[in-house]
Amino acid sequence: MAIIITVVVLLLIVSGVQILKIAELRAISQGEKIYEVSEKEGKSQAILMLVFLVAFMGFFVWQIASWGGLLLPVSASEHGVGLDNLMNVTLFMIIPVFIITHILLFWFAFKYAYSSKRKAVYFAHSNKLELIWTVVPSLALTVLILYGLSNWNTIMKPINQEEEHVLIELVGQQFSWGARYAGEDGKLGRADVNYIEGVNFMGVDASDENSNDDVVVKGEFHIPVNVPVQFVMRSIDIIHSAYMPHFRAQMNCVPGLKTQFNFTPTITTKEMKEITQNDEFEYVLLCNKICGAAHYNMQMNIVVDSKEDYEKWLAEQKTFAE
Ligand SMILES: [Cu+2]
Repeated sequence: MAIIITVVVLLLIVSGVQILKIAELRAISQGEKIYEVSEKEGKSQAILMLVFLVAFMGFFVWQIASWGGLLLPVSASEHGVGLDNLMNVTLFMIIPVFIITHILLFWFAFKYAYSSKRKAVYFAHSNKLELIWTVVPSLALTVLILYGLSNWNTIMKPINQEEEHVLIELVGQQFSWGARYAGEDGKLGRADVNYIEGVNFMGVDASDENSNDDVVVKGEFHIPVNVPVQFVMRSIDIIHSAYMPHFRAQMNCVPGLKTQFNFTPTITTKEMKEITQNDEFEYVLLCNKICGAAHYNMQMNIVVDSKEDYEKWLAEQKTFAE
């Protein structure tokens, strides 16, 4: 059936081309100038260019108006503020360029539509123009790249291990997340896929004494506000990506490899509910690597607590040994 349909479509295309060819030959034999654009045709095309410009710009404004409200709320992490500024500066630079170049593009197409009274100027080269449109974008890009690099260095700066911080391991698997706290010793016990069995879905090695006080949780994990959190990421099957949009954080989780990311949360869940005026607001950890049929639902809630509430919550959790 597929072969028959393909052949029929091909034959239709071939006969269409042949019919067009015959129509052309007929017009030429009757003395029509089919390859010449008349002044009237040029004018109507030029007006269509203007209509398109207005519709295109209208669509651009409409998109911002109707979907702008879906943007993420204010950054809930320290480094995220810098990242948002970088985004805003980039948009501030490129949106005016986008608008101006498109207005010029379509306006010129309209203004200089074909006219038999006008002849095009032959203009081959100008060093001055070449210089301007090479140097100006280069400078703009240099500013953006240097600004981006300085942000990158702030974001990727390792945590000072002497300072107070929380160490959490995130483990992705089709299609859920698990989180493991280092516990009082501040050390994550060894883990390996070979130890995965029953409730030990993260494959924690029970023979490593660092594992005993580790706390493993599913469904939801808590972090304290204003304390740096060091994440170590793993995957036990295929590549996932730990994405925490409200904290402007993302890192791939790769099987057989440990990756890391750290950030300092600055707004508690309770405060964010007030900021967004949404009682149902929850921070989430999502998977941002299409990893299979239920990828869309691979998520875990994150609760940012005051330090006291966080410590209370952690004390209520069972350790790995328990
Ligand atoms: Cu995934």
